[in-house]
Amino acid sequence: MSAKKCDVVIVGAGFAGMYLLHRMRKLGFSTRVFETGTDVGGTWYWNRYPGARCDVESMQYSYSFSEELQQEWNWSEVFSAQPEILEYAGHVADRFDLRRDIDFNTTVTSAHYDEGTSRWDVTTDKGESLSAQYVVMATGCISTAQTPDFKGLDDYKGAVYHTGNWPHEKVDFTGQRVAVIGTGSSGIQAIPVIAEQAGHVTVFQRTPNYSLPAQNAPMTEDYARSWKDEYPNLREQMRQTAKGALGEFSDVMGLEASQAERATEYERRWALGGTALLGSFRDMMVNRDVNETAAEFVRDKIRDIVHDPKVADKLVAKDYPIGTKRICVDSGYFETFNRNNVALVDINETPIENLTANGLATSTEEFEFDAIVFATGFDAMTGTLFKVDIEGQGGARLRDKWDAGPRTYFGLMSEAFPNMFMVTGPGSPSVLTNMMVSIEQHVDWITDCLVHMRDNGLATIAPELQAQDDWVEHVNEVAHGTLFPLAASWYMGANIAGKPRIFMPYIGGAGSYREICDKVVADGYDGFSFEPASAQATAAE
Ligand code: N01
Repeated sequence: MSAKKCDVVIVGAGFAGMYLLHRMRKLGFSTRVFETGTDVGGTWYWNRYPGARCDVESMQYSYSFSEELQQEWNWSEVFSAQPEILEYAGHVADRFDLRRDIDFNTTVTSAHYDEGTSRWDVTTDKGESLSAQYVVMATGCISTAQTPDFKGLDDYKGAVYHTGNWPHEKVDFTGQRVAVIGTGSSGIQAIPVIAEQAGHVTVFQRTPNYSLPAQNAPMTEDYARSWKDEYPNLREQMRQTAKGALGEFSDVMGLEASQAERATEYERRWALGGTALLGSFRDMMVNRDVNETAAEFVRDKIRDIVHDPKVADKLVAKDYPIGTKRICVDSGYFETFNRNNVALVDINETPIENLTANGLATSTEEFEFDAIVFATGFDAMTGTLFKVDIEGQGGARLRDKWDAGPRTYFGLMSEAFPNMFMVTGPGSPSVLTNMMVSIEQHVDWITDCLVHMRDNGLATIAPELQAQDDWVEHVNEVAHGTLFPLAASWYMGANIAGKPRIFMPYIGGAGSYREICDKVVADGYDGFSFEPASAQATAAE
């Protein structure tokens, strides 16, 4: 029996997959979406840990493709919490009747390119096989949670959680002794909330993080109105910015301001909340001296907030520039260490040696816990793509091709994998921007490309090797002109043992990246090669 056919298979029903489905359907492409989860929402479906919240303002972290949608939806807070964002995803799915084309609870296990038919053979864990002209990996950048391979992991008998794969039923920590391992964005958001409920929380920190207060507030009608009245214009402005978001980004160079001026500016932006502080000076992420002034400001804030100077000193990041590991945004994180039911363990001083039946042991102490929360991050940007057995031309495996780090043309496609697209793949601005803006841009680019191919009788598209090599070189060059590579971050693959250390996202900014992508199209898809449908049909005969 021959496999079922469709035009497009989309892997993932997060914000990227949902918008893709909506557009593909409107353009008349037959489309199937496969999603491991039981509902839409992607990252907001999985990351339902206590305190999970977006650090891009909700008026900006939302779809712009439908004026009706953006007018009708009301956010209750300036920075929305995970349940509300998930509710929004559900609303979008209902409104555009998306679920009928999504197979939930279904994981795509392999995608093999058939050079005879120039189509992809896709299989799922439900045993289904499907032949598709195009495959779009809308699998998210931070979607493969990683639990470190601690010795004795299986010996531990208590409850185990991972922030990136949180249970759907309510978790009650009341009265419990809880360990949280990891102090990235997830840990920093979860710890204050868990500490309010638990009997005692022990935080295991490997690297101290810079974190800025969200200064979150209820949404006011006036503020929402100021966006809704101007949405088309404001969304257009957002698309042109480096971050894909409107905010205060100064053009002043940091050392042109006096010390007093810098202090005033940092104070003002600290009070403004969110990531505003990083926009204080234009050269914040390229000039180490300027960066150090902001880093020291934040260190002083931490020392002011945390009562015990020894604890404060442990919480202060000293070894890398601020912003080079993804900046965290918190609600009461440092204040939490003033509670008498919270303790901090610096595992650089006293490493975790192993888990035990009742807890864990560091080099100096044994701890007992009712629950251990891993807030230990993700195999970012490539981990989820590698979970699918992807084979392109000549049986080339994506995993092998990217052995020394991801190689893409614009983070959209990779040479030897014709007709396979990625949404916000490595080599695109993705995680350095407001994801909604980057997702919409990629979805629009991909769908426009498919229409171009249909209109022109083209069967396949793939990047040329030289064009891809040039792009990869450019991505690296731009990254190495900044301070970012100075930190052992997940942007660099540094959190996963054995992962190549390559700065994966494109740091050139969402606005200029969009211009580059548009120009490539205007220049006849420069750097891509197409095969006409007729040539492909002849080859298959
Ligand atoms: O993961 P992380 P995350 N032993 O990788 C530690 C987005 N996000 O889930 O720094 C001990 O940042 C690790 O230590 P170190 C956002 O883009 C956004 O928190 O590697 N510790 C680190 O402290 C974010 O950046 C939002 O030394 C170990 C922590 O675990 C991304 O998701 C909210 C360890 C992992 O931090 C990931 O954030 C949440 C080990 N073996 C997430 N391995 C918002 O929008 C790792 N660690 C606000």
